[in-house]
Amino acid sequence: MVKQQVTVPDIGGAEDAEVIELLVAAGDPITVEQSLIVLESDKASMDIPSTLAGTILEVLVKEGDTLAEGAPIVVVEVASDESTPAVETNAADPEPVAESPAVVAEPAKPPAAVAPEEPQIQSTPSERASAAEPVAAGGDSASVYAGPSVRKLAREFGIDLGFIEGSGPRGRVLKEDLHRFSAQRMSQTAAPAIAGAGIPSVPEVDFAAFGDVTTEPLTKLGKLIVTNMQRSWLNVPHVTQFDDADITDLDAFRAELKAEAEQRGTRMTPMPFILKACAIALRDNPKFRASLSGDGNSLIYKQYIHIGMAVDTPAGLVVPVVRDVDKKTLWQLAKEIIALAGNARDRKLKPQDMQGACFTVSSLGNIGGTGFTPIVNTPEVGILGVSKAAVKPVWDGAEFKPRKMLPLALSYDHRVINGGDAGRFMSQLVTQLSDIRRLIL
Ligand code: CAO
Repeated sequence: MVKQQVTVPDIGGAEDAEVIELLVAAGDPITVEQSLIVLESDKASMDIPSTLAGTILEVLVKEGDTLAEGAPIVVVEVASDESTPAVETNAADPEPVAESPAVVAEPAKPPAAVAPEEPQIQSTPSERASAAEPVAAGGDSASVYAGPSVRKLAREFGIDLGFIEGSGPRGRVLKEDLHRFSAQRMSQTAAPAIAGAGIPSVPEVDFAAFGDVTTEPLTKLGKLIVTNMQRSWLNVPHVTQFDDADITDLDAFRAELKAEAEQRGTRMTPMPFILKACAIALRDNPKFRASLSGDGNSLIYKQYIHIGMAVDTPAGLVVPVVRDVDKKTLWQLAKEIIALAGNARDRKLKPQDMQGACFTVSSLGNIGGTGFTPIVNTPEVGILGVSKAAVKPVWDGAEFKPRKMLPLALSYDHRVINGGDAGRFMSQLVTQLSDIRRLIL
């Protein structure tokens, strides 16, 4: 009998991905590629597949554990014809049956790490947030239970982790805790300075007083969406402008490509054309691929054209990134869109698949609606919302003609983009999509 471990593969550098679901138990037969656990990092949830076939002898992790690359997940009695060199083992442990899982969570630390004699430990987070000098008043960041990315963010925000009560497993401080703390601090310090600038909290309502209710806890992804949306909405002065692109010719061309698309095993939707048109507009309007520096004193121009694409999944909204859109053909883009959307829906995206975008496209074209105002995915400064195309009567100077019109909505960060910039960007997009010959210029 050969016992081997399956370990966590490269998960894009995430060091505290949480086990949110166990998909196997001791005694289960498994095959190569069968999912063992679901991990959720700050950016994504992903199924971790087995690299071995055989029978599970032991599951080394439990829900709530946090893992990094290389952590053992299960011990497998490998089917004899499967114990080949291709099997992934822990190189440091060739006869590997670990006593305990190499969980990355700092194991024995108490949840709240302020020394017991310090009075702060008795205070609630809101009491701490209202301390007059919260950053200087003596929290103990170093001994707080938090991962490296949270510590980095705390340093960027100038927040002492010692003041924050973590809501994660065993009191771990999560990014959400930092954002909540920061929002509380902002509302409490801003109120006296500018009358009415504090953000009033929404009163809690006892919904059960009006009828039956059910409560469903948010997933980590759901909570992340809450935080990100609120951060964008509160930080970014949004303006949205609208236009329609005449895609009658584009649609006719797509229809001509249908048979070839089938032969190639793909589909040519409007999305590759939209991405391509955005790439050209981003190339020619560099401010749209800029971000404000953290101190607000400079603009950082990205010299690459990576575009995020919002994908609607049962778990929530995720935004995988299509890289180097300007360098890819429409067929390449079509294939990549299908692959990324499929991976998003199957929860197979890695954190790095969702990083590095300079701009985002959110298409509700297949779902419906005549228009919506997308929220900028800050620190990006622009996002294009695409609604459902419809045939409309369009005046050509002599008569009304039936034309297929695609509604576009461009939201932008008005700190960086002014109306003229946005007008030029949108006009270029509309021109490209209305006359697709221009996509090759
Ligand atoms: N108008 C009319 N029809 C459209 C259209 C539009 N704007 N966009 C797509 N369609 C059509 C496609 O052409 C396709 O039909 P055919 O096969 O007959 O050509 C059909 O709708 C299905 O398209 P699709 O949705 O599968 O593919 P896509 O390339 O257009 O979009 C993706 C891919 C991943 C963007 C999309 O599936 C999706 O998830 N959209 C939701 C994004 C979202 O949730 N945004 C909101 C974020 S803010 O909360």
